[in-house]
Amino acid sequence: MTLIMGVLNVTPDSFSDGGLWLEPEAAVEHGLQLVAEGADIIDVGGESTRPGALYVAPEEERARVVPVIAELASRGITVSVDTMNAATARAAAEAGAAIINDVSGGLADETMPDAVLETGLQYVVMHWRGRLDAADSKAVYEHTVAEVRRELSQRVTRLLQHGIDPDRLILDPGIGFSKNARHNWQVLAGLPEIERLGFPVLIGASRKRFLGALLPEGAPAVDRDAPTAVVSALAAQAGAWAVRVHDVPSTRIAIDVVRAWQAGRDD
Ligand code: PMM
Repeated sequence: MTLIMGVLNVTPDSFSDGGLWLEPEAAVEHGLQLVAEGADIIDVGGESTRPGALYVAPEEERARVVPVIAELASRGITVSVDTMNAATARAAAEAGAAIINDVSGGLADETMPDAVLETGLQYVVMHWRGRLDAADSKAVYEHTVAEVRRELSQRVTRLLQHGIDPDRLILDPGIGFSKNARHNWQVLAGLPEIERLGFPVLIGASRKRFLGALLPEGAPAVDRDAPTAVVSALAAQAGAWAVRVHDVPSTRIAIDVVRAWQAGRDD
């Protein structure tokens, strides 16, 4: 059944929970809470990817994430590191991370494929068209799902040519990254087409703006947890490998409902 990746942003500026977990002790505690709530993987990030977010020096990023990863991994928790930076990925691997979650799909740091190869970790390849700008000028598609699929496939080809084991790869269509609300829904509805590339697929829709658009104007970010949980259920139904979410309990119950529903069908 679909795994739950709980978001642990160790940053002062992430759009929905920024600044809450900047101290390592508080971050570790929050990570443990996410696990207690039913997360299977904890995704630790030290640099926000939202449009207009402040640039974080790689040294600062490492200083934020490494102690948190080390502590969670030492407790037997599966940890992923949300980074575009190969040096951070290597440091995270040494600290015990199991997965490198790179929203740039290897495009931001050309040495990332070497880090993936040498660490032997699993690697999340997300669909990305460059750093987000406010205008999101790269959110232009003629056939959204086909283009996302083709660009992901190109990244995969490059990684395989580099010698990376295909069993290490996980794909992510990059909800909200160079995609407007319509594109996001097209990608979600087209999930089976992305899955047809033959790799596990991760979906990160949690609290994103296109979900807020379904709510009354001015609704706070936490109100996006209900629509996020519905997306988690539908993604699970469509065979997603994992969903990356901020609020674990609501997605836990959503996925448990899908599991029970499917068990009813197989009875
Ligand atoms: N989204 C964000 C950050 N990291 N990683 C993956 N694999 N997929 C995503 O969709 C994704 C990600 C941005 O959200 P945040 O600022 O709430 O972490």
